[in-house]
Amino acid sequence: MSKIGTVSVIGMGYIGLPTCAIFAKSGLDVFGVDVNEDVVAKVNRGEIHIVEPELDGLIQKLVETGSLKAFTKPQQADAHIVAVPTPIMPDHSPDVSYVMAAARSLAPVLKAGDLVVLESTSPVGTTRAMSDLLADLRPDLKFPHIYGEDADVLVAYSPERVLPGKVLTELVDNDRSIGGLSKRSSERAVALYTNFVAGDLYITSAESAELVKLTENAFRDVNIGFANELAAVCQHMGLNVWEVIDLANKHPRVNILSPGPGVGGHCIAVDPYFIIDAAPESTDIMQAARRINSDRPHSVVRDVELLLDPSRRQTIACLGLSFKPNIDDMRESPAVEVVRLLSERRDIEILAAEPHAKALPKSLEGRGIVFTDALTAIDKADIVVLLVDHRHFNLIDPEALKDKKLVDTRGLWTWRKGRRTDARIEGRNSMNRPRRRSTDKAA
Ligand code: SAJ
Repeated sequence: MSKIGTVSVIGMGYIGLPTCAIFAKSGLDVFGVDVNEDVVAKVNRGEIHIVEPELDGLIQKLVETGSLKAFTKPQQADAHIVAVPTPIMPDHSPDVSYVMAAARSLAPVLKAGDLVVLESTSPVGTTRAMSDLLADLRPDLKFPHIYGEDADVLVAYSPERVLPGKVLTELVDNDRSIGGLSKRSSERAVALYTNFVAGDLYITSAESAELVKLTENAFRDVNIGFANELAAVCQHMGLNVWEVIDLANKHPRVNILSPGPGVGGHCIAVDPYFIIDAAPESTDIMQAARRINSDRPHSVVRDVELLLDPSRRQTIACLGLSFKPNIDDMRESPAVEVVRLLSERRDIEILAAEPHAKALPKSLEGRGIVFTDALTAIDKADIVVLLVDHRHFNLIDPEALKDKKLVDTRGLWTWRKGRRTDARIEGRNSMNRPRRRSTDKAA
């Protein structure tokens, strides 16, 4: 088979744009495609529209050298990657319309020998459905879900599994699963990703690869749901959940994640629904985890209410609005939801601080919430609610919190800061035992 020299990436978002960059860096000619004209114009100027460490400098260099060009319509290429959003509908069913729209726009430029890879997180069966749509639109070409090894267009599924904030390194280092609709499709996709992936590439079916991606995020959601359930148990028993988890994690085969104000972002809080929607009768644990994690903002509000003094109007400082630490992304953030729920009360003043943002997100505007810096908020507050464990908040002098009532949803001040259970009594063989990592918490 001929060498893959040109790649087109449809969708230049949080995954598509870094993927363009990494392919171009590995020596291929890359065409980035997006329906958003502003995004295309920006990329062609060497600028970026997302926040991701080191990506801006890289894009600028690649555009200057001509190895990356952006377009509003798919271009002819040896390989086409579809990396568009797959959101959920209000009833929690998956919306694959962007994948199908991408396939429709791609169909006219496809030619025999091309490879099409779906990367978007997708419900099981989407790759096959996409191939089916392409076959309808291009009856002159043979597709692998019908013609198997005799197909002349190759189709595969290969999900990304990178962590926002570490995308450029994780794209290269992480292992990948590759699910071709035929053996040749998988082999061609392996040839494509070998251009930059240093991790291992594992071949499986398209459907298994689709479920693997969903399983990874559903597993994390269930683990966090377990931690949040434990938090409720410990509160009921008057115990410290952080200490209980910290000590349980000293067991060599236990690794419980951290409780918090809920699960945010566009992956972990969404992907389990793709499995639940397909198998509602067989997903009790996943459904329970979703319920527990979605209810967390309400339990944080209940914790705040327990500290309120009904005799006077009080000021609440809410620290952190992003969906996880050390980033600016506030989309689907449980911290934003906590502040929104609190702002429904008329008897309190709310000060919100987010060191990575310049203003409140739109959803919190017009609700009487004052946006300020963390120290000012703490100074004026009766109750301080820590919602995100930003490094920034770890540097706050404990003196500033001395007379404040605290709701520390991340255990940053009340546990992690110097109160870990490291008062070990060395066992006889402890010198020989490898020290295991007890925490693999929010990155
Ligand atoms: N969270 C907790 N407790 C924890 C860990 C996380 O409450 O112990 C919360 C975070 O605060 C955040 C949410 O969960 O609100 C999700 O954050 P995350 O860091 O766990 O994950 P994401 O959404 O940034 O990225 C995930 C990753 N998936 C897994 O770790 C299995 C990433 O590798 C995927 O590529 C990404 O989803 C994706 O695109 O699917």
